[in-house]
Amino acid sequence: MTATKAKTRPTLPPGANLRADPETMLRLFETMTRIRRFEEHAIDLFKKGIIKGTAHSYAGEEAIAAGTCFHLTAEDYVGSYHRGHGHCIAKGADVGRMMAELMGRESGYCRGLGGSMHIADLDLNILGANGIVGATMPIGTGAALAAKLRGTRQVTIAFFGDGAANQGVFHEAMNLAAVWKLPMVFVCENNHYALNTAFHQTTSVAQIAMRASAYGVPGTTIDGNDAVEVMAVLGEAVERARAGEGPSLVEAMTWRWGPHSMRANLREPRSDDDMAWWIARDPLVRLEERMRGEAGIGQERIDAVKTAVEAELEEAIAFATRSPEPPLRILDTAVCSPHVAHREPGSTGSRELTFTEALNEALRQEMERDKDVFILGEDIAETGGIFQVTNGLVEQFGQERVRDTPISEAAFCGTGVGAAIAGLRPVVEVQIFDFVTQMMDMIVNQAAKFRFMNGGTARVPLVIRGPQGGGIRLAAQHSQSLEAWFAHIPGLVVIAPSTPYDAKGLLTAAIRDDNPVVFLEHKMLYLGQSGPVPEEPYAIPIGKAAIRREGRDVTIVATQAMVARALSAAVQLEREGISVEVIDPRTIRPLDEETILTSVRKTKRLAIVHEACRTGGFGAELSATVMEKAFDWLDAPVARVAALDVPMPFNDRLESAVIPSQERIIETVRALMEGGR
Ligand SMILES: Cc1ncc(C[n+]2csc(CCOP(=O)(O)OP(=O)(O)O)c2C)c(N)n1
Ligand SMILES: [Mg+2]
Repeated sequence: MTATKAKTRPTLPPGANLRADPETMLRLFETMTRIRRFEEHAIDLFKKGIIKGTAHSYAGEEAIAAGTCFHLTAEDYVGSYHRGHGHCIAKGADVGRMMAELMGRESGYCRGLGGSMHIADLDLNILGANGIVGATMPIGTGAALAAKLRGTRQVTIAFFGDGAANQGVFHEAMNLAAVWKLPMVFVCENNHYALNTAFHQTTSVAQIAMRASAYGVPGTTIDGNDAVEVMAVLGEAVERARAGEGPSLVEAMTWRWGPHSMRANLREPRSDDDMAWWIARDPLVRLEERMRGEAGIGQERIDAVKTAVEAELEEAIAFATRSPEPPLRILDTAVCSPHVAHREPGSTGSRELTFTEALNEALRQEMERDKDVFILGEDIAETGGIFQVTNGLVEQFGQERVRDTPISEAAFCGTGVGAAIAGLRPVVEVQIFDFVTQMMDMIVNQAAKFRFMNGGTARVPLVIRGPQGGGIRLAAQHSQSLEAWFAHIPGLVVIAPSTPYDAKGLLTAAIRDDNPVVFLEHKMLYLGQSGPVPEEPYAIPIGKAAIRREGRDVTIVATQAMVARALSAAVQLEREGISVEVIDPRTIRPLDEETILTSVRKTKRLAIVHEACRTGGFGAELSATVMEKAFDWLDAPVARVAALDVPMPFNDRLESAVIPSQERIIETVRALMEGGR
């Protein structure tokens, strides 16, 4: 069967016949020529095997980036996506460093760690191209919120494709930007295809701009191949954003000239007729004709632009070609920003707080100390969060810094990521940690990798905190312990405190840290006993375990609510003549391996106790580490005491049977003493 190629109805609006002065046209033309020639050279270098991996050519769509970025200052933010070269060039990025990045060289924008899909010039407030379709939108809302909170006049542009307009984050980010009146413009580059699937097959409306009315923002569809029209319409949208009147959606109709990506090598779904129709509407040719015609610009000036751009690109390629490859040691420092070396207070004092009060005090004191700290989440302001961790903060700091969000986890977490990249220190509350599934892209693909993808110098000072764990009969979707998911991801810090003292000191450290931190609070600890907490602000070093009880015969490593249970078990075992050392790692990643290994080398036996399910849990990782590094010292196999491998049941007897009990811990330790199991 021979495949017939899809006929795509050309959708270009009639054209507004707008005018621009000759100098403006020349500026637009220069930018567009730079983009076009950059892409043509890139394809050539790809074919020669000098550029590897993949890249997505922007050829054909140049007018949109040029006309939009025409209005931006270096301080304004631009969020981009996989087809991002044009956005970077139009924002003013250096084509030599861009080319070097495409070649994977050390002098590239991402020092060879990112490649085409992650190019960004952070000094120009380019928030990065992005390999995840749609992600630019919530990250953009974050940068826009940062500008609003700081009271600057910076505007954020989020560029995205027609395919991305069907992502949930498009809708969430549009709504969030509209309710918060963020200084932003959503620019949809509708090239009629998402990879190889036609726009009309996937999109419920005739034009994406129609969706703007659902969010109460202005939306308009324009001829994206007319640089002057793009420039004029975006001028109004950018002005509106700058004036504090909120976001707009502009849909620019266009066409990419090449296949989806340089390496794709897939069937071409677009017909030759359509291709010819669009190529006849080449944005560069159209602008050049107008420059010569209505603007009366002489051919020699136009040619001079072309010659200068060509020379610039040849120099860029030469620069990139002679740049060295990145050294292997770049991998050592690119993943995480260094942690600050904190000193714990000498004494805990005698004042007692609950776990919840301790967290609340950390937030309050950090917000007092640093105006860049703000918190966002569901029902955290007047309500104080469903577990009251943010109680009273809105009264002191106001609704700007204690922000109730829509139920849009991806968007408000992404807002946190964008605001952190823009230099603030957001604390995102996850109402119940199971809802983190809705945030996973923002945490795992964006926050965790941003520094690395951008060459290992960027900072993402973000805390994502909230309650996890069972014990209060909230059943399968409100009771999980998910630390292993995050501990698996390079670039994330994972903290899990077990006492009020640690809760305050570690949350303070998390807020002051320059990395994204997943901060896990066990629900049973909110309801647990008070403990001594110093009144002054203090931070506990990240990656330092606490020895909760010293012992000789067996080491128990326990986390969160299991620490108290392990300590009670240790008291009972002591009566039987078994001396147990209990270690609380406090930070799951980075893990204080040394403290644990030192203990195991002393006791020669290890039991790991956590509430998360056994299979693939943190205990498996720790067990493997101990086998690798202390095998010769072990007198028995490492034992794990974990939740049964079932979802959390509702019935309380069943729930108790799933979560490790004191009895199970005791039995495991006894078995270890008898020679292991
Ligand atoms: C979340 C996600 N899903 C799928 C992909 C694979 N993918 C990359 S680009 C693309 C098409 C995107 O289409 P569109 O948003 O219209 O942008 P265009 O490529 O047309 O410029 C797809 C499916 C991805 N990178 N991310
Ligand atoms: Mg598309």
